[in-house]
Amino acid sequence: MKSQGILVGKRGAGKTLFCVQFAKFLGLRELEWWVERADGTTELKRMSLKDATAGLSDFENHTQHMQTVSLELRRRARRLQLVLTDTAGLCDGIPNDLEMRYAIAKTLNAMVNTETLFHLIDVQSFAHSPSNGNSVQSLDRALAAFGSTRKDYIILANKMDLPGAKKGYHMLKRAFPKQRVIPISSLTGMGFREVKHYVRQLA
Ligand SMILES: Nc1nc2c(ncn2[C@@H]2O[C@H](COP(=O)(O)OP(=O)(O)OP(=O)(O)O)[C@@H](O)[C@H]2O)c(=O)[nH]1
Ligand SMILES: [Mg+2]
Repeated sequence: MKSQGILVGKRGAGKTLFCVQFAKFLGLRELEWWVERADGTTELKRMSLKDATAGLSDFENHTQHMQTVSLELRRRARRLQLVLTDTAGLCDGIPNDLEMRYAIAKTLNAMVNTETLFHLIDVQSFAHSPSNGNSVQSLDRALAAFGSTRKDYIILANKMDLPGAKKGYHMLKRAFPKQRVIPISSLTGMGFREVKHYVRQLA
């Protein structure tokens, strides 16, 4: 059985690292990214998980193109496939950079056409944002409102390994009381079991 999901969230929330580490957690040794170029062509990029993670230590390494990886899970004797798309991070307003604008448009289009939405939020920066009506949280609020129109929607509260994360997590739970939230760390793999459990019941 196959299900399709898309990872969305603000820039730097940890979407790409989550993809790579979750693939590793599921037993993959190599990543095959299907990368969608701006000209509409698709390129297959193969890389070791080590190489895939290496570029991410630089905070400025933003994802510019949608990239999709196919993951395999098992539920009893059955094989489940999750086709997971990592997207360019969203930001408030319209960026000046044309490529980023295009990437964001692609992300929004993919959101409309995908039934399962994984919404990553960096809990540490959530903890530091003012509580009401501010631009940072309003983007996450808009995503959550859109998410509730999807068949499956989940918030992954990321970066739980960082100082102040617990506070951010509790603020986030209060901000989105109706949504299911799984606390995770894409760096340490915390919470991945629960994510796997969630993915298993999608198909
Ligand atoms: N400590 C910690 N750092 C993390 C975690 N997840 C991601 N990071 C770091 O946060 C930075 C951004 O991670 P990315 O995975 O590139 O974030 P992204 O959401 O893909 O960013 P864009 O592609 O710009 O939208 C990198 O330096 C990661 O190593 C986490 O759970 N804990
Ligand atoms: Mg990225």
